[in-house]
Amino acid sequence: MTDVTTVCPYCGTGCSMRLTTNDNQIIEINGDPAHPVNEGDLCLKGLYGFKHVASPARLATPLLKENGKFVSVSWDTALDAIAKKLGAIKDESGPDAVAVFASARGTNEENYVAQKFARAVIGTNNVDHCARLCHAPTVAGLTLTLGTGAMTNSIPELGDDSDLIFIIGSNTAECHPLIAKHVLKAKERGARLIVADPRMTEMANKAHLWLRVPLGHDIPLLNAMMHVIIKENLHKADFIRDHANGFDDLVRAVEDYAPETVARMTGIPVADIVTAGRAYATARAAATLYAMGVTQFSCGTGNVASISNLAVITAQIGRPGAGICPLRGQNNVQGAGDMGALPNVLAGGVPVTSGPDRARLEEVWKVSLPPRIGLRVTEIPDAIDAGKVRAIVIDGENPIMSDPHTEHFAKGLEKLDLLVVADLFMSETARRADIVLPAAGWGEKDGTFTNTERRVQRLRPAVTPPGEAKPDWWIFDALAQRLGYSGMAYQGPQDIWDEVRQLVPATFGGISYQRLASLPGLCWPCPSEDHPGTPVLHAGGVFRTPSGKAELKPVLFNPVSVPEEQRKAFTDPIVGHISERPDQDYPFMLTTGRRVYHYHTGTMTRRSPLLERIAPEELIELNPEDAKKLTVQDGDYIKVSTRRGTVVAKAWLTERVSPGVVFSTFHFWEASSNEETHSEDLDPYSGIPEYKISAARVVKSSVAEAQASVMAKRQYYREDVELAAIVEMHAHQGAPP
Ligand SMILES: Nc1nc2c(c(=O)[nH]1)N[C@H]1C(S)=C(S)[C@@H](COP(=O)(O)OP(=O)(O)OC[C@H]3O[C@@H](n4cnc5c(=O)[nH]c(N)nc54)[C@H](O)[C@@H]3O)O[C@H]1N2
Ligand SMILES: Nc1nc2c(c(=O)[nH]1)N[C@H]1C(S)=C(S)[C@@H](COP(=O)(O)OP(=O)(O)OC[C@H]3O[C@@H](n4cnc5c(=O)[nH]c(N)nc54)[C@H](O)[C@@H]3O)O[C@H]1N2
Ligand code: SF4
Ligand SMILES: [Mo]
Repeated sequence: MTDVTTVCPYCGTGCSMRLTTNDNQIIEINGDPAHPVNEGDLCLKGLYGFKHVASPARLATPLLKENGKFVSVSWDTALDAIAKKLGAIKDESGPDAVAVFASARGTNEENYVAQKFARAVIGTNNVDHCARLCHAPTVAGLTLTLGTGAMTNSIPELGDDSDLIFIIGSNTAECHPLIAKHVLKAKERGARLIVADPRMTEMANKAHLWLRVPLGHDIPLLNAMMHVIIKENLHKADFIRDHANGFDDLVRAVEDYAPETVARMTGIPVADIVTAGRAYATARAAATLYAMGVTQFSCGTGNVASISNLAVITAQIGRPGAGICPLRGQNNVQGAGDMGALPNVLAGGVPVTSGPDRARLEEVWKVSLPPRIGLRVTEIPDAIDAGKVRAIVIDGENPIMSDPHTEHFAKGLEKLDLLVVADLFMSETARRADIVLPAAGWGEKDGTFTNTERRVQRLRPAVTPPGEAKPDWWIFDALAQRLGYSGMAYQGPQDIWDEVRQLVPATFGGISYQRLASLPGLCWPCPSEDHPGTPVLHAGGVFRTPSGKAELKPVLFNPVSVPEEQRKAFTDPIVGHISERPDQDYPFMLTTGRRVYHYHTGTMTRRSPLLERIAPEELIELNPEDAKKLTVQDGDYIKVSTRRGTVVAKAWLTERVSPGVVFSTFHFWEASSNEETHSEDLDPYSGIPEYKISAARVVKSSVAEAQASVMAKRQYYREDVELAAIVEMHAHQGAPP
């Protein structure tokens, strides 16, 4: 038996773990006690979510679709076919007819190579990844206000240094369990915990103060807290004078959001708003933690800017335990963005449009780079429809289940001339591809991941990949060579990483594989080999904006629309509203998110028997008051419909949701909430969809209807034997499939 130390493949907490292997199989996982973030612990997914690695359903050879059926082919055949088709499409329609979806599940090295492939080999900036659906408003918002779109502090500081933690729109206990542990450590130490969430999450339950903000109403809440702080003179005037621009406009903007006004709008008691504002401003070190309950709105960037405003006017930034902590979602979503897997920036945040850093990259890559900003993931379906995009290479994403409004996305894919998907499994998206490539995954490959606190850590192989599966970087390399580009013949991940270090020395220069061999990672920026890394950003009130100061932005909100006179009172305000409000036909609000047991579209966690046994099916949260009116009992089937689609699943009667709200996940293909979400009215700054609110209708359903729904979805999503087996298993457990 051998032990290998590596990083968890799931959330952005980046826990370090030891894999015990025997006979080329992972047999057990334990937390790494020497790691400052998880200190030996792991959550359920980290401990038990590894069985997918050895699943018999793993893709083991390239597959080519012929007459609607996949046939197994050699790598040469598959790669030649892809290169030929991509080359032809590029010649006929130009490089922007091709798009690449990179992967926050992949390593830094793979993301760097993916975006280099799009830019240097194809010649397009059409490269993006799931950050678009996740923290794109953080990147847009914090870059605008602070100059750096990343978490400002490290995770251990929460437990050690913060004396107030404000969680807004993050289900920390279920989605970042080992960060929640640091929050609870702080609470035991005497720190105050304030939670703003429409749902009664575990952290809301444990908080000193829970603000039950109605869906989408964070801007008025934050503005009201600032209103109190300014009226009571609790803001830090010296800090603002020396380190911020735009205070006068901000004062005028929050003037209209008196606690009494906002209490009427939101139902949050005046006293609670006042208490929250005072406590935050007067804390010695306050940290704000936020996630998708803030970002996944048509005003996601406005929400983020409000959080930044609050931290800056109270000088709760740039010190240990004081700062803004966007909890990044995927294991390597921070890294994918850092590597330039985005349509507007190159590695290190260099704009694609111009500048000396871009010129340097052209020199190293020996190409002239496209200067046009590329398409975002959420713009792709319409671009396909308009005939602008003809081919997509998807590397480690499952957009059929994760992008909004499934039917709209699926219709787009049908029109493509070429869809290539590299994955571990025959995912719902892979099924629709022309060519599927078997990827080597976590546990099988080498490289680095960057967690939410900017900690770059080494990932290590423990077992060999199945059959002919290859790491993603190898796939892009092999394609580049076939397309006649010689600047990508890498020896391996270290070779790629050294190129990144050379190109972005101020951020990554000091992070070598050698150092990472013995350290629990290094937080960027880390410019030289003797630099210890940077856990706290903006120390001393230094910001990376063009002015060197933090930019305060007026952020206005009205659920319907902010009136023109109000907007006109400010130069360049950010305005927010709710895209789809309940009405007579669709009187409920459906909101979507996650549960602790499963991860996203379930390709990995649903193949780990323990997790699948604990959480085998979707449970839609429904308030008991609503249930009574609908004559629904706990465990009865309900049908939730929106203007786009319908899901039938069991109801979980719980006060976690308010009356009028239902909550469901996107973990289960049998009941995938993205059939119901909408892809319109994207946040103008970041392009994120409003996953968190759709107007919905809820009615009582039946076992027969649930069965019919699953059978219909089986046709729609998956038809293979393996999934038939899951359906059987459910039937066996007494539940309809
Ligand atoms: N178990 C598990 N963990 C995961 C993942 C997973 O799939 N499963 N995915 C990872 C990824 S990629 C991400 S991005 C993160 C996401 O982590 P989270 O953002 O914590 O996860 P969500 O379930 O989307 O929940 C967001 C929270 O926001 C609340 N919320 C909804 N609307 C509003 C609102 O209007 N205002 C406020 N203040 N709150 C609101 C919800 O009630 C919920 O508690 O999780 C990561 N970790
Ligand atoms: N309704 C609703 N929808 C949402 C959200 C929500 O809150 N509500 N949240 C959004 C958010 S925050 C996110 S981050 C997205 C996530 O959306 P996705 O990234 O599309 O979801 P995953 O299920 O993580 O898909 C990753 C795919 O990569 C494969 N994979 C894993 N490792 C590797 C590898 O090493 N190589 C390759 N080639 N493939 C690999 C997996 O098998 C899986 O098919 O979903 C978004 N969708
Ligand atoms: S908290 Fe996140 S990184 Fe840590 S074990 Fe759980 S899923 Fe993995
Ligand atoms: Mo995410």
